[in-house]
Amino acid sequence: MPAPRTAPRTVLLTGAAGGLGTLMRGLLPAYGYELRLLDMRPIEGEPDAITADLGDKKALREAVRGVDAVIHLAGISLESTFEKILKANIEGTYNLYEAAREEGVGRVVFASSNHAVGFTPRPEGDAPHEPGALIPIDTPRRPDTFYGLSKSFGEDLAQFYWDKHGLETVSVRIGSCFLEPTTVRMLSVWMSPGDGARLFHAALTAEHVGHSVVYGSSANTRLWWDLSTARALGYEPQDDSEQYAAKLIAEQGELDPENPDHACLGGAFVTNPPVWPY
Ligand code: NAI
Ligand code: 15L
Repeated sequence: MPAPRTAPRTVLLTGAAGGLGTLMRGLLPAYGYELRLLDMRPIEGEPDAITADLGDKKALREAVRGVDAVIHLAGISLESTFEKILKANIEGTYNLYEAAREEGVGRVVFASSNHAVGFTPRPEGDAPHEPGALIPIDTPRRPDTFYGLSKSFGEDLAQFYWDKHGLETVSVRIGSCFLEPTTVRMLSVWMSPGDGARLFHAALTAEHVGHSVVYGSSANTRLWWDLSTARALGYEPQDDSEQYAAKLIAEQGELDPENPDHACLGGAFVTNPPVWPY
């Protein structure tokens, strides 16, 4: 395991008004971080939060000035038109990296997604899967949506900024980070909020990450992918979705290998993705 790095103290959290941003605003201060918040939407009860769009390069440059690291969550988090994804997720993430480079920020934690590899068939057979059956982190990218394609771009952008400019990134291919799993698929890909904070903290503090790509989930009994690159950062997940399994399976049934919505890592994103409402 890498030696712990001095924890960055001031961290810019983009997408701070969103679901994951709200969870992390609650959890990360306990690790000693001072969070600077940014979102295009105002955040109730946070008068100091920066209200800015990822298209506003000047605002981004000011937002990253003086921070030790960035957790980049902002963007369209579901499927949308290519034009909207291009602006928010592709150009927006580029703008954020340029601002970070210009201001000398050393590290970004990038919220990638399982949908960058969403068309990958899930492991066959019954869980728990043998380690050799888990999807490795270097599985070829198979985006399931324009959204997943933008996350694939974000991972390449992160690699480029490391190779070209020495700006480090941990790209976290998050499964489903919500308070509880709500589908049978999520039993395999769920990341509890507590484990999310543990993983972000590991990504912020691990020594010499270069550009590391990791899956983001809890230590689920029904896990589909290999957490070893996340563990190599010092991440030790504490939670397992199994406590929710009996109830969810009673309500929804087991996953059906003949159902295309159940066949791939990306679940229903491969057939009928949920659409960003704005
Ligand atoms: P969310 O949709 O609740 O939050 C995204 C936030 O980004 C929103 O508050 C929105 O106002 C902000 N935003 C969108 N476009 C913006 C722009 N152009 N400029 C500034 N702010 C903008 O999504 P959630 O669930 O909180 O996800 C956060 C990040 O993590 C997203 O990048 C998402 O793709 C990624 N992710 C989340 C997963 C999850 O399970 N929650 C799973 C995989 C990835
Ligand atoms: C994602 O990438 C989405 O942002 C999130 O809302 C969930 O749908 C998650 O993936 C998932 O795969 O469950």
